[in-house]
Amino acid sequence: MAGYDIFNGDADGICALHQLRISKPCSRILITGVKRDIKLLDKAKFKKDDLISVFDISIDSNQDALKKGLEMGASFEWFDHHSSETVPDHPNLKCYLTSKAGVCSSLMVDKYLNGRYRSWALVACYGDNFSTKAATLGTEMGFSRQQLASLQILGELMNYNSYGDSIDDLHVAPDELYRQIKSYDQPLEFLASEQKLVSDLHDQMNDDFEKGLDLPEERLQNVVIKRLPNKKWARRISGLLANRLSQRTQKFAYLILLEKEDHFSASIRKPLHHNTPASLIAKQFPTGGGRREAAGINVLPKQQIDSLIEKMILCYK
Ligand SMILES: [Mn+2]
Repeated sequence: MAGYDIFNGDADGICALHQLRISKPCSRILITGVKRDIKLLDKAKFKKDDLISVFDISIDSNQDALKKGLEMGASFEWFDHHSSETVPDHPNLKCYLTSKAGVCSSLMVDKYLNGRYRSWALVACYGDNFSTKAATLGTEMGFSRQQLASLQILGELMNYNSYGDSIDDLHVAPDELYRQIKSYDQPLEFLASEQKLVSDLHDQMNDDFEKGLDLPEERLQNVVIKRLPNKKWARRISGLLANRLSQRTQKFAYLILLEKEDHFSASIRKPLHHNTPASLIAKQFPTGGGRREAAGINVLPKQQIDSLIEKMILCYK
């Protein structure tokens, strides 16, 4: 019998796991990866009586491995806010899922723990670009504006650290980052104690942002398009750059095209007050997925770029 904690390598995934483990400590095998590495269940072979907790990855993307694990006699608990249309009905699967806008996986864990480690859920909300939600909850909890600004920076840094094609692109591997925060009940304590790590991450993020913002953008009706080169810094910043741009001018949809070896990857953000989910557009492509507000396509062949842009223009006019 073995225990596994399987989590997305971004702020939400790490903070979701962290909240649960502060309240229920146990030593488990950690399985994670870069943010887009979401078929994480494939990385383990589950056996009878294994206990598996999963955070912030979609059931739909892992349905085969989950079914196999359940058949083997393993038990799962699953906290997530991505698409979950294929939830198996099984006594050994406990789900804490939502598709509500503005609710991240860490908030599902927060609900499960009756808000016990909510400050970490705030960090996750900031990381997942739910800053209004975080500010509302944080103000209720008595955090000052300055404290909230610090939590926001931490969320953005942890999220930023998860972007890349492989762990090699990242400043610190997500499981290592989790080990660093593990002993801190409060994110503000972590920030005060781990200044070197935080400031190094911050410098690298600002540097990557600057390079991205300096590149020209093109606007076609309500869709703003930016193209990034096949570089480490660009792979790290593409998603966060999309978030920052979409917050800057909320009436536009954004498309960030990141060049890869022989294709592109796409980050899609919808205009704030538009109803059509970004994921609905992404899912029209074989490797597309994501959430209502933020979606992406992992492998977009060059010749399909125009069709993606057309779909976005039509949808968000
Ligand atoms: Mn998330």
